[in-house]
Amino acid sequence: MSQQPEVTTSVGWGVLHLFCKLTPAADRSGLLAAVEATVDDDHQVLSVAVLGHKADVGFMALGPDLWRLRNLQTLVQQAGLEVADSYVSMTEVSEYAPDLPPEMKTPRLYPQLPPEGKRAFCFYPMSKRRGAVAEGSGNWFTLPYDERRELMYEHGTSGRKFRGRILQVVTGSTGVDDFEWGVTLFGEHLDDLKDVVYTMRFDEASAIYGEFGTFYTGLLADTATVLDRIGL
Ligand code: 76R
Repeated sequence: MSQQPEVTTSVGWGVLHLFCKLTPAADRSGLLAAVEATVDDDHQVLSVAVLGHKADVGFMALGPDLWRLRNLQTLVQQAGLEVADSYVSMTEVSEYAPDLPPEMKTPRLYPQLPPEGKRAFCFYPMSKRRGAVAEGSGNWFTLPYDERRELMYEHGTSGRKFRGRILQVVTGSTGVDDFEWGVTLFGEHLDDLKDVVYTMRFDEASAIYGEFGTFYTGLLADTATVLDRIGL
């Protein structure tokens, strides 16, 4: 295989979520090797046993080298899994939190995952509404910056009530996937995920402007355990 020049983001890391289905060709040792070949000091791969019919196993891979993330996809496919859904995004610091101190910025740009003890996982993509202004439906992008910042402040305030219970990893995807962000949540209990999302439904930023894609829910474990549990 020819060596490709590295393609990176200028700040932060690339993030690839793969949601895969078992096929008769699925090969356990190939999958273990795929994850092992991707992980190094800079690149992480999380494995999730997905609950429900949408997928069997999920991988969340993140790190600087986008070819390395693509290579994971190739190896997973070669190991006989069908990629049923996916999401491409990158870590970022929100434009409404530019002044975060470095000790808060660094974990946003370079999260070290998974968080200790938080094995309940969900992922969904979301956007902010861009309804027709003439029809009076919400359009986030026509609001002045100060108003958006106020709404995000309200969001952050309700989010902070879940500090310690939930880790949110919000990764930007405008222009690179179908929604504007990927939202990955980690909690100790499944209802921690439900409670935070339900609570935020009442914040204006979500109630009026939030639009959501498909939700994936699963259980985080080391790759070997995930493969055991999905019957591979
Ligand atoms: O980074 C920070 O902690 C600063 C405050 C903050 C920002 C800027 C914050 C805090 N979030 C921010 C940005 Mn969030 N978040 C979501 C969802 O389901 C829904 O309704 C929304 C999905 C959840 C559950 C959640 C949780 N957040 C964002 C953005 C980017 C907006 C932009 O840049 O325009 C999105 C899309 C988004 C979505 N958020 C928090 C949480 C929680 C739990 C917190 C508190 C974190 C903590 O202080 O520990």
